[in-house]
Amino acid sequence: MKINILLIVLSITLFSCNNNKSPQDEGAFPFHVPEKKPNREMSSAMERIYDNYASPRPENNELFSQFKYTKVKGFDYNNNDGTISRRDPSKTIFANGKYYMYYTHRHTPTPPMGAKVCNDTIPSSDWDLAEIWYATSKDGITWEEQGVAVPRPPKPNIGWRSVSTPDILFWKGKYYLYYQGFMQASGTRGDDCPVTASWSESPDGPWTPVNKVIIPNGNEGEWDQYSIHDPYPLVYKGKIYLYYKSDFDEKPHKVRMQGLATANDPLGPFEKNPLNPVITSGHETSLFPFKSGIAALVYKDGPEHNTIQYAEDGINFEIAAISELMPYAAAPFVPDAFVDTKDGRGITWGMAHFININGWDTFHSMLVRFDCDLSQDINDPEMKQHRVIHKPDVYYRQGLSNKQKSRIKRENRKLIDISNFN
Ligand code: AAL
Repeated sequence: MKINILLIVLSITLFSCNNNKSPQDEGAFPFHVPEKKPNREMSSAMERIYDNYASPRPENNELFSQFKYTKVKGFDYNNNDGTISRRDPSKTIFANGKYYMYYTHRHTPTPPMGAKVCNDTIPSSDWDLAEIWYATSKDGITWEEQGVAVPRPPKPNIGWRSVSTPDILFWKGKYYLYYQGFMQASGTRGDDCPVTASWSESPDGPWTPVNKVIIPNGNEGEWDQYSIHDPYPLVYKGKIYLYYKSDFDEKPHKVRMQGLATANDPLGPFEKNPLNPVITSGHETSLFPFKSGIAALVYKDGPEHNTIQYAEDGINFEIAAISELMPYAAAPFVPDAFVDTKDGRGITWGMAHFININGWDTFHSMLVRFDCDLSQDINDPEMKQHRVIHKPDVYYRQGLSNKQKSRIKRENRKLIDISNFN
């Protein structure tokens, strides 16, 4: 008994001595980076790489990846004259032995001309006067365009001006397309629209529009009062988790954040999460089940752009990795998007878009394939390289504006004048 008491006292003493060690006593951080968080006092940056990320080394972080791009075949763009645009693809699904993808398709006599000039045939924006088309593929690279899935309905039905930015859900044997339903030309007040839907027994249609608002705009003064964009459904915790984006605040620039609405039925009622917005950055919504939570690709806008984020509960997202050259309007192939998985396997590829291919006066967008390793089932070291090597001309294209050059010239002149004066 006495021995046990003595041993306990001794180990407490040793522990407390060890604990009282100052950083200097502990010696320098070791040469080989411990994979597990070491028991030593560390700076906040060192604490962070152990507390916030799956590994202190990006190559060992399953939610870090580079992104590689492949030109896809099968789509004509009228010599890039701006009259045909394809953009904002849906998640890719696999059915009937092939891949399916749905997207915004615009084919107008002119490129977009702005809200002041637009009319019934001249589009205001790249996604104005659009329809939802679809294409199929055996390899995700060569696509066969199948034509229209959801046309613009006649006035005054929801989406009569334009239907765009679709995403797809498979639920209890039926397919649902959610999409933005414009009732005015985009840009009239803003990019204002609600989300509506169509459903089908087959991924090839025919699609039946529900002709009602599925995700309504928020009330006046609320963050999502004007726009419900980029509907993105997943099946999670036995419900439909539909993520979406809204543009708000608007001055001096729009703020774009992501919200979440959940429902037990694909046609609602959807309940917006009281913690909305749930992601503070990004643009189009791009998410996938990962392990027991939900991961998100967050790019383009906001203080946390160029990150891959993760929410254990699908609601409270944390930064899981930082990346670059991320796909815009990323719509991954998510094999377990609709199976209410408890162990999301992750993603390895999907579709995205490039916008404004060759200038504002012929504005149009193009679909592209991206590949990555955000999967528990592959290990592709090339996707885990820390940096993307850009050629100098990529930097030179990101050049100074004339306004910036004048400011620099003025500052330089000021310095010269001061030095001449002294
Ligand atoms: C896209 C999406 C929505 C917007 C517009 C078309 O990137 O965010 O669909 O309305 O831009």
